[in-house]
Amino acid sequence: MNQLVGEKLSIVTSKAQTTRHRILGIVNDEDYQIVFSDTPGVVNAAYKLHETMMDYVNTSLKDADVLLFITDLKENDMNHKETLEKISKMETPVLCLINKIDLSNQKILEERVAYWHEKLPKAKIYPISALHNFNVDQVWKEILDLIPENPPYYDKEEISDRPMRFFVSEIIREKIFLYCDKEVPYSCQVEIEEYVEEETITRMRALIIVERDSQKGIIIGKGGEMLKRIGRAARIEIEKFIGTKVFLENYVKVDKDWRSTDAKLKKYGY
Ligand SMILES: Nc1nc2c(ncn2[C@@H]2O[C@H](COP(=O)(O)OP(=O)(O)OP(=O)(O)O)[C@@H](O)[C@H]2O)c(=O)[nH]1
Ligand SMILES: [Mg+2]
Repeated sequence: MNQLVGEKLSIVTSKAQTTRHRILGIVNDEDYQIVFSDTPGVVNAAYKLHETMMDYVNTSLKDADVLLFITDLKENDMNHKETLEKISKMETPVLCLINKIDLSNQKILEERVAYWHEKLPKAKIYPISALHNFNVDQVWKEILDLIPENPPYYDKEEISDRPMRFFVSEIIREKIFLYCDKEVPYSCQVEIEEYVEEETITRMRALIIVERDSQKGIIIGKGGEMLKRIGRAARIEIEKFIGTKVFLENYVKVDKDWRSTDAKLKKYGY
């Protein structure tokens, strides 16, 4: 979606389940408005947060005028047979994008195309590289051909439906995903408690929520080193994103088992 929209709206890391929300990316042109909707990947629910993530996937399946099913060279249908079956039966046009072909060769790619052709017979298949923007323009053309005519849903100036605070919290979460391992990034939630725009600087205070004391220790790190590292990297990227100097303060708090508690998930916007 970032490549299609031309803005980094969704955070990107090498770890699975980075995206937890449904994030809109809006592209405005003289003649059209396209609303992209990035979703979490398909997961087998192991805790309540996963169930909400799958709700976002299922809502998007219902809403979409065109579905972009994004896979890569290694993925197969093992973990999401049910969803695939649903997709293969949908009336909505499906484009199957085989991503990361910069890591492939002709033989592997042909084998993948045949595989997905069998799984999603009605879908048009596009090998792409999001990283190198390869073949994305072809997908773009296809989308323009397929989408129905409608009045614009959003204001022409908008690029997403989320406030700045959301993107700030996501950037911090991305740095946690990049620097912390195992269960820690999955146990983190980031809330922006204060966001004040002054003349030359934007001041913000972020609260990083974890599920257990041991995770709090890891996020803070020896002598506070880890938290500083996360904060520094996040601040640099936030400054680029919002275009002002940023002062970012970070705190860590434990909220026991927040990922498995309905009321807590609701409180955090899931
Ligand atoms: N080589 C290569 N890597 C890519 C390409 N596109 C994405 N990646 C990498 O693939 C990894 C996963 O990217 P994400 O954007 O987080 O993938 P996602 O499908 O949204 O994953 P979740 O949000 O975790 O469900 C990151 O390390 C990206 O840098 C590509 O075209 N080529
Ligand atoms: Mg993602």
